[in-house]
Amino acid sequence: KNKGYIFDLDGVIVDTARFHFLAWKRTADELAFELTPELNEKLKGVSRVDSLNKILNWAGKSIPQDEFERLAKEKNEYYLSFVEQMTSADILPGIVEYIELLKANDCPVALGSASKNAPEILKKVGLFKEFDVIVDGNSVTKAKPDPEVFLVAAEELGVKKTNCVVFEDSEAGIEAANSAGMISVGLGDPEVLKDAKYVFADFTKIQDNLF
Ligand code: B16
Ligand code: MG
Repeated sequence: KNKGYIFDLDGVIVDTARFHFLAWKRTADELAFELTPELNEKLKGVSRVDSLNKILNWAGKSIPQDEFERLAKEKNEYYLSFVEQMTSADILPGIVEYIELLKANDCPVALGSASKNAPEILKKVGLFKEFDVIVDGNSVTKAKPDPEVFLVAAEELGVKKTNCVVFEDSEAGIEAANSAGMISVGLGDPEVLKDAKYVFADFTKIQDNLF
């Protein structure tokens, strides 16, 4: 029986990770805190609320609930101003070809993202219809590194969790895939993604590997 393939969105299918970084950096500036690229790695794959909590923690600040909500809303609006301009040209290299390979082999394909903006982004870049299953920040309660998002995706795909391959760009996401007992494939820097079973620079390097 075929394996199931679960894709993270931000940083795997599209390069929205840099938009999240720009937006969080602006929020951090407002809190008089400098968000470095190193610290930003810890925000990848982490939900919006958890990300803001981490930044406040690093900045040593605590703020009232209404201010928290204002900052989270403002961050998302700034982020969406980048997303609005996205087209299929923003799909990362090798993704379209790899999804074609999966379809040609009758392999089921799922999205497993922390983002509440996932459906909108997939529609923007024209990939929405390619996914048999979409599990995102609107449908799960426990954020990565909790494995919930991938476990729900496996269940909806009808594939045993040990037969699922997860593509991730984040430390939190690799941890989630590993604790779900899935085959973790990191996309990015092998030093950052050292816990992944396999690491590739991008999808063009994966070629016809079905894992
Ligand atoms: P939103 P992924 C994650 O998406 C991002 O990596 C992370 O930076 C972001 O905070 C999170 O989605 C929530 O996104 O604010 O759009 O709901 O990598 O799991 O696809
Ligand atoms: Mg990601």
